Amino acid sequence: MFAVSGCTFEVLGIEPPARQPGDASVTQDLAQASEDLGSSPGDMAAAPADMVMPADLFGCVTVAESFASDPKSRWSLLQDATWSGTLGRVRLNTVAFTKAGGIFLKKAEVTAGFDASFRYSATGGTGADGLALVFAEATAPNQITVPGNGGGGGEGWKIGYVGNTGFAVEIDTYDSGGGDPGGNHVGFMKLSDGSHLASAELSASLRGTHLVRVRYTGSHVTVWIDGTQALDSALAPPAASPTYLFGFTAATGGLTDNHDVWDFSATIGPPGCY
Ligand SMILES: [Ca+2]
Repeated sequence: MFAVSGCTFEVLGIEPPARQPGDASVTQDLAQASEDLGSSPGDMAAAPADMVMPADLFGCVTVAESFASDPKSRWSLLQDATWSGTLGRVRLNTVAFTKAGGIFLKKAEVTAGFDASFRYSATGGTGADGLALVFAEATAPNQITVPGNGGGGGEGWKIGYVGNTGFAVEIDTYDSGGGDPGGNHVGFMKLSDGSHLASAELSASLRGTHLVRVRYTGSHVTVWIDGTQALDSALAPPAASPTYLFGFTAATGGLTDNHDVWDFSATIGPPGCY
């Protein structure tokens, strides 16, 4: 409903009425969303055609960032990450051994779930380790650790997020062993130890340039790569709706790639928001 690019904007939410997990309306929303991800919930679809439904009806927050303009007033760049005005992208790490970088929004959001999209590229090197959309339990970027930058090797598998608290959707381009299902997979990850809560090894290469969409409800995650569903899995929901910082991380090890992100947008809130 907004056409703003090159900057971050937010629609601050009107506090929604308290709804409990067992509330029938919540159950109905979830059921409809899982059956038809492409359409709005029934109560929104039933609105008169000339009525604009505010995005904040359910306490929703919308964030959009193209990275065409300098993002540093809105995002913190950590470790090896740089912004390129020429590229209109954030380069999370340079194409060199044992690099890691991250970029995080400076403002945290209470997050029951979200629907987010972004573009990325993993190019120019020999193919490792990957990048991730991260939502970390933190209230400021200086609470986030990005491991593996210049660490002398052995930490590329962490993709710049392991050791924090929260979750990530990773684009993993190298089989590091451990829990990796292969060297070309999408995973829903636990930040603290880098374990895969869900994953899918794909046949089409995740290197190159791709469009990613992630829909996370707290109890379910679906990931699309270039419009094709790549991962769809139920999850154990977190105990509460924590306050998360959104961002991206990436890393290299003994193999490399430039890892770039741009065209990020997200609607954050309960499933009625998206
Ligand atoms: Ca890996």
